[in-house]
Amino acid sequence: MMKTLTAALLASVAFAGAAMAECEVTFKSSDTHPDGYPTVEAVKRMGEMLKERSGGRMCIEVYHSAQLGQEKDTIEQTKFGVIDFNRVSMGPFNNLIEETKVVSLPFIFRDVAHMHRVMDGPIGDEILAGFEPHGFVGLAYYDGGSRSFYNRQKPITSIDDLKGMKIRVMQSDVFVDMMTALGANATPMPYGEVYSAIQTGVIDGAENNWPSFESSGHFEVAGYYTLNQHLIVPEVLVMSKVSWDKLSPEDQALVRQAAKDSIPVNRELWAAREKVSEEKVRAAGVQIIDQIDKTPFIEAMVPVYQKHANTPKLQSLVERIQATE
Ligand code: GTR
Repeated sequence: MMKTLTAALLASVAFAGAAMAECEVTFKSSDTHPDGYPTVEAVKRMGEMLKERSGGRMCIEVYHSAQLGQEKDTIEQTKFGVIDFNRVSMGPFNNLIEETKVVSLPFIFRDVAHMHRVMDGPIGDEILAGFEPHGFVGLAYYDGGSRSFYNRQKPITSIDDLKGMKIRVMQSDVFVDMMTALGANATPMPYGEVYSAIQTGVIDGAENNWPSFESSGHFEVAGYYTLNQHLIVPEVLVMSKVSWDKLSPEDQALVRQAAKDSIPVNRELWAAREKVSEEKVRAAGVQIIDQIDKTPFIEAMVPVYQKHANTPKLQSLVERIQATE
């Protein structure tokens, strides 16, 4: 009796083990950043939670380092279900999904804590829902800190210094107009091309947060970083609607919950990485310009708001974000 029980138990353990090892479905997830970056690690963690909670049925493989392509192209592929999950900036969604423009407006958030309060609440949910009619299911926001200008030529201490400079921006009309309003020449291009474009002098500089400035190696070719913090653009994790529709409602709920549960993982890793990246960049001898009056930058953005928050719906979003304590 005892023997058969043990054998049965052993068999069931072996069976569970096999089930855990076998993924019925392995979703492809894209990220432009290298392995170890806070967004990459958060999606990996989400995959572990999903696997565990689905009894080993659903797994996620994260293709980091832009293995599946540059963000704009991966967004296309996600729409068609070739890629299941995609972790991208809101920026490259701007020309496709109008709600994303609002949170990409320069100085829309007072600071990162304000961004968290807005995106964690009903406004964040409303913007996530805006993805659905376009073929994506919005799942979670991750941290992307604040973005500032860097360049290879000189310290930028005021708007005047930016005049005529060629600065790379993400492929979004909001950012092109932002640079025009600052008197610079905007050069929209994929992230993966920026390093050599700065190195060869095709552009003078770009703009990004500490971890991206560091992990991309841009700090090796752009020796001046001005902490003017013009953008706080949340990162977003989306799923292809094509892949989503293949799931049962129960599995959809598991995906949604695992994505939500990966947010604190991302935030913790982000806070740590920001410090490490800053230290690395400073140690490399990059000149940091941190005494900068933001007011003229903020004032110059009036035409950008007028042009892009141009419907009652978008204006209302802007007002509600600004009114959020
Ligand atoms: C990073 C962001 C990426 C990408 C990149 C860029 O901060 O995490 O998703 O958008 O900026 O500038 O293209």
